[in-house]
Amino acid sequence: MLPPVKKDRVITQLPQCFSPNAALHTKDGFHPQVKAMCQFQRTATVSFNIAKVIVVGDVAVGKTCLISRFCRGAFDKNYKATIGVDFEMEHFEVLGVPFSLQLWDTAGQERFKCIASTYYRGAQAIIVVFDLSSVNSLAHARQWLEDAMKENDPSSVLLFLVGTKKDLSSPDQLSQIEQEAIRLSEEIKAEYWAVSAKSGDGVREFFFRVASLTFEANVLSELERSGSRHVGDIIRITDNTDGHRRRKRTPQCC
Ligand SMILES: Nc1nc2c(ncn2[C@@H]2O[C@H](COP(=O)(O)OP(=O)(O)OP(=O)(O)O)[C@@H](O)[C@H]2O)c(=O)[nH]1
Ligand SMILES: [Mg+2]
Repeated sequence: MLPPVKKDRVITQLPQCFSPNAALHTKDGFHPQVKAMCQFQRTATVSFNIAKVIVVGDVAVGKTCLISRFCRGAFDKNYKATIGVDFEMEHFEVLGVPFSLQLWDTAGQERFKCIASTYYRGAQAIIVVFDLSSVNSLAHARQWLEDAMKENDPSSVLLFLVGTKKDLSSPDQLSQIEQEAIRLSEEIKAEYWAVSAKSGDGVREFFFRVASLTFEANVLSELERSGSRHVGDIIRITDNTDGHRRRKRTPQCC
């Protein structure tokens, strides 16, 4: 039996993106076909009720703190390196349907990279984390993405580029690094977010967006797999008309 969903994990509307210049899509609501499917309650028993999410990035950029802030509402100012990989499960209800995110928190330390990379396979979303106060960590984001993408199908993975430790930067510093981050997000077709695990700023909104977009993508690909020609048409139309950022088979970075 599925665990009960906490009241504050119920999603009834598509949460907004952080920046329209670097969003996976900028529509106001869930895809009409997804809403219709959920209304008919045909979703409860099929495979899209869970999504694997891997979190990668340089050592000490704040991956573990980001996850802990969301899952436990806690922040630890002392650094404890992740050894290999950690795992958290978060349960949501999206449009009345139970949905879970499996969050794989990987180690940034070089010596654990080999172990951590064995968990990359089969991700529906990849979160590449960098530290907003470290230009180097942003420069390394592309390499993290390339490594994670080797184990996944680029056409079916949603990408998020997340700058952490927002609390440490002045507005000027922030806007400088954000320009770079938004440029990179556009290039790699990722959605950009800036957050602080210390203050909690943006963390809940970010994970709600991840849950909503992975849910939407899972439902659409399930519909496509199950042979709904109508949905296939809608997906192709939205590709061209409403700003959906669907990834091509060969991403520019990999
Ligand atoms: N000021 C501030 N410090 C943060 C924030 N997030 C993380 N930190 C600090 O940054 C350090 C590293 O955080 P972690 O979350 O352990 O980093 P990590 O990316 O998981 O590191 P690895 O597991 O080694 O890859 C810790 O001392 C945290 O307290 C934040 O939003 N603001
Ligand atoms: Mg960690």
